[in-house]
Amino acid sequence: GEAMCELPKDKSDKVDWKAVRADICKLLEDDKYEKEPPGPVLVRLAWHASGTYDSATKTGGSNGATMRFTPESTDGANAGLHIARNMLAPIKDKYPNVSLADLWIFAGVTAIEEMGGPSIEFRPGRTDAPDASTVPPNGRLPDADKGQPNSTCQHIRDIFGRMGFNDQEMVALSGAHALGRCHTDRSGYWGPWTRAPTTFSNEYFRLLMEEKWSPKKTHEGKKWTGPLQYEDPTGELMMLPSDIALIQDKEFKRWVEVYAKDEDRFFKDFARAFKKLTELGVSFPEDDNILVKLKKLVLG
Ligand code: CCH
Repeated sequence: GEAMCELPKDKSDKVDWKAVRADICKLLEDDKYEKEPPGPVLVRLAWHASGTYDSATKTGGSNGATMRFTPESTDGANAGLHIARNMLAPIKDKYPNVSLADLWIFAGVTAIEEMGGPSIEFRPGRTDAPDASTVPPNGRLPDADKGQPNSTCQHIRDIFGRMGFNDQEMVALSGAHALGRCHTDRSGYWGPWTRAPTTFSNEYFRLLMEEKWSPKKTHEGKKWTGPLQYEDPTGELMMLPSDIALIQDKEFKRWVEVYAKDEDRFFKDFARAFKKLTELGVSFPEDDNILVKLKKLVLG
């Protein structure tokens, strides 16, 4: 008979992805969001949907779109991401055959490309979990500060290592902080990393290497009472303790230097790492194809 807990069917082959993309592009350019364009928060949604993956137990990850459910929706790390999820809801309604799990990733990929980033191969096939039974526990996403530099570096390696990433991939992925900003009402931190927060570039790495970063003391003429963060001499740009950790650790810093000098290299490595991130825990039918397996084995 039928399995009791049969997974929802993947209907992504019935989707006009070009049309979906056009609607995401419309959202990215919507005047309604003139003050703060949606691109960066959509990238953060794709990352947080994926970054819960645990390679040891093969749980978490973007499959399932479990951030709709508690406790994941209430994880402090996900504060503000309901904004991104709500922006995409009308597109989900318009394309019922698109799973939310695919849409969240496709929106992030499209946003990166539209903001001038590398093209990233997108494969559909994620399905939406019908209930909260596969929701990962909270606390799997990185904290921006674990105290002294060594603890923060170790934390970054623990979290991204759990997903299966090496030092180089960790640094490449962090380059997404060229985009967007921190919001005091979401994370407690304030400000953008770069002066062009809707342009995907290697600017984050260049600024890490070239600016003088010191602990933020004041904000708009008053004492800064938020958590420890760093500012450039103008006070307009910021870095989190976890960003500064990348230049406090020799191995991490090596890659910061490479990407600060070589944007093409950064784009290439980022595109590969972001695809890997957003496919963690997802099984695609073509992965079971013997020829694909063989090609991977030979070409790596
Ligand atoms: Fe991040 N990120 N991130 N981040 N992030 C924040 C915002 C963005 C950490 C902490 C924060 C990645 C890695 C890390 C984006 C993409 C990526 C914020 C501010 C914090 C805090 C949230 C707010 O207040 O709105 C930490 C810690 C790590 C790793 O150790 C990775 C990896 C990616 C993507 C590949 C993007 C984009 C934003 C901007 C969001 C916005 O709304 O502008």
